[in-house]
Amino acid sequence: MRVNSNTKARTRAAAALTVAALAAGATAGAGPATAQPKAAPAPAAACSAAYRIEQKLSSGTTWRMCWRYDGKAGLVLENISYQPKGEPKQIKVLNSARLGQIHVPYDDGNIEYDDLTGFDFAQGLMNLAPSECPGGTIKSVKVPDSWNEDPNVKGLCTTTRSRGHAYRMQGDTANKVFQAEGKDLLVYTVNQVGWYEYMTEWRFQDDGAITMNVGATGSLSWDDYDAGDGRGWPIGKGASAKSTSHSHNAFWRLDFALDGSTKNKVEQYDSTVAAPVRGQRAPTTKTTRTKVSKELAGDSKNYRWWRMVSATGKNKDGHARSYEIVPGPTTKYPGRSYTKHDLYVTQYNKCELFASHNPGNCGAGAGKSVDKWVNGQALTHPVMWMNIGFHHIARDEDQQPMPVHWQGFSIAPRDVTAMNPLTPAELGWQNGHWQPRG
Ligand SMILES: [Cu+2]
Repeated sequence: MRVNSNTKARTRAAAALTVAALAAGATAGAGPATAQPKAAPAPAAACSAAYRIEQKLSSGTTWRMCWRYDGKAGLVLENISYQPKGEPKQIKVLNSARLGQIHVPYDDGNIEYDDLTGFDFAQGLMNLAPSECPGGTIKSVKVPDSWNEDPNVKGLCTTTRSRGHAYRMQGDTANKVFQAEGKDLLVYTVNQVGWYEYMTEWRFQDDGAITMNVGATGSLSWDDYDAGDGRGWPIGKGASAKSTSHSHNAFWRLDFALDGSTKNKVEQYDSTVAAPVRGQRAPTTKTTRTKVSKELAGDSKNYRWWRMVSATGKNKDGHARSYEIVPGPTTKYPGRSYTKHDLYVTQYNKCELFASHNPGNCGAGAGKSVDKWVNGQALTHPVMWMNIGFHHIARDEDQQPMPVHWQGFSIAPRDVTAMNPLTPAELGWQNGHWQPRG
């Protein structure tokens, strides 16, 4: 068992709180995340000011959302909308975005953790020092049913970060270059579970994409240095201590509401490449669309991708708005029924909240994991579950602290706007089959 947590978490929390409290006066209101010029009144959000996150990035894109803190899932982001420059209204993307589970089975079969529902992920919310949230704001989070005397944790950072190159294009003259750096709104928490600390990052990009990652850091599990059966890796001098290999299978649960409607449509695309036939100079590629009208347990495959399509919204070119699913690197764990597939799409059910060990009583025979909920229902309100796995074979460099290992994925806009949302004004006319002017 990972025994440390309570005392260790409490001690650390108390120390970090003091630091945060001392520095709070000096940093409050200083960062770009709080320096919002009040322009036109924003439409009423579904949450009070303390639970609202609104960030206009320097490139002109605004992200808006509400946050709350769940006693098991931790940070939950709701009512998420995107408004690039030039769009008169905010475009709703998601009703709700949250983790759905972190499942950690050890290779020797001795132990298996369901960190969110069984091992107090949400209780382990850590206080953040101001230096962990440069240029941003650290919000105070009240942890439900907290074990601590003070349930409030300075645990939610919202700030902005550079993403590196957004685009580059040579202009008509040698010294004219169109280029820009991408900017992200970053929202994150740190949750300690046993010896591990999980960073849950949500990046809201100025190009409309959302990238979600879980990073594991902290320490290798002190209690799992006993792999004597060839299922670990020697850590420290010689081979006396072996850290047991294990997997981190992370799940995200996304409830889309594109353009404010939950009646989104799921599509799967596959392409096949064929050798050239007579008369063709090169191989040919044929892409086909499959409408996914019933609940799905989907597997990633070469040339396969999925998208969530808006039921109502179109961009200025008349194309249906959608978000494409962009999975990150994964090692799929075949050991449990709920980790056997990369993507699950289920019909919305307010009781179905965790991909495994779902604590709610969803009715007789409903099952406790996401794979059981894929049972042929028609999708009129699809909920997407992404499973990204990481097989962790420890290495000497994992001490000390353990470098963060990340796992996650993105959703990227496809036809949400008629052009690149970051297009400079001078190039705004170059939409469609454009021709050089003059
Ligand atoms: Cu690990």
